[in-house]
Amino acid sequence: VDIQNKRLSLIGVPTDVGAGHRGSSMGPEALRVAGITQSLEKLGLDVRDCGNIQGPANPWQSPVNGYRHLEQVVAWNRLAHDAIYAQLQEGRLPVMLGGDHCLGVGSISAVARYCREQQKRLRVLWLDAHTDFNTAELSPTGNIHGMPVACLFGHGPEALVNMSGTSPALNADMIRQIGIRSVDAGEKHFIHEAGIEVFDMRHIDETGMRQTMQEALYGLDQDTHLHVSFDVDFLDPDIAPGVGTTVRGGPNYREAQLCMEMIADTGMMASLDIVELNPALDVRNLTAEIALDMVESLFGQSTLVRRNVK
Ligand code: Z70
Ligand code: MN
Ligand code: MN
Ligand code: MN
Repeated sequence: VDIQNKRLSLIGVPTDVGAGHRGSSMGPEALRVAGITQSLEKLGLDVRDCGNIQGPANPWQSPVNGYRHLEQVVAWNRLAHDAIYAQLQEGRLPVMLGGDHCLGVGSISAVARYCREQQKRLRVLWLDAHTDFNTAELSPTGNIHGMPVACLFGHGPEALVNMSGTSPALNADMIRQIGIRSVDAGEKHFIHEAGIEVFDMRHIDETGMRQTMQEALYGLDQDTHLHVSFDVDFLDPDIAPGVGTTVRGGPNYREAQLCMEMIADTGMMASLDIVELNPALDVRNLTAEIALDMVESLFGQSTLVRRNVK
């Protein structure tokens, strides 16, 4: 795949309705201020900034029946789904600028719908400190950003579970989770039951990022659509403090960069989410800048001098 010919569409989805902290709704603008358009253009990519989607305000209420802001989460995800699906249909590579990770439902539902129609295989790489596999019953918080993967697997409220047109949108063959280091007790049992392959921090520590990514990327072929869902809390908080839920012991700058470079080397990434960046908790937009460094690596920016090394 020739990255130079890739046409990107940035889609801002300014939400914090799924999160336990306010502020990730400022994520899209922080990425623009850090220079995401210019950085990607410098890599030779054609970039269209579609601007921000407009959706309901955050009413900042307590959970009802185990869900906080379910109505608003559904509304935002429908809008995100439609916007992302439209860009895919135009043959463009959607880059969703979140927003909290509840948006993974709308984004990946659109990608799953598109793959079904195009008869493409789907591989999702879920880069996150968290598995986001809670349900209303299991969740300790009711925050829906802790539930998108469960929804995509058919566990959750009807409106979220059916967003792709079929349920479940995903099965265990289609997803790999990387960087995991915070899983709630009930969630741990449930994710094991679902059979999802989780490359947690213990796995990365023991085998290294290179081996981990070789395993996570194993089995891709020319018919695979590769989707990356990048929760910025994947990164160690030493380098990325501007997220709602920091968890120590994440990938450092070099490990994360290698992860992104190995994804870029496949040449197969066809859609991307950048979520959970929270400028209200950041320091001088540092986390946006680090996240952008990672996105540059994802799109093939390389410092390689020894080009024969792979
Ligand atoms: C916890 C919950 C979560 C992101 C926090 C945390 C979930 N497991 N996800 N930050 N991105 O509330 O369900
Ligand atoms: Mn997440
Ligand atoms: Mn997370
Ligand atoms: Mn840079």
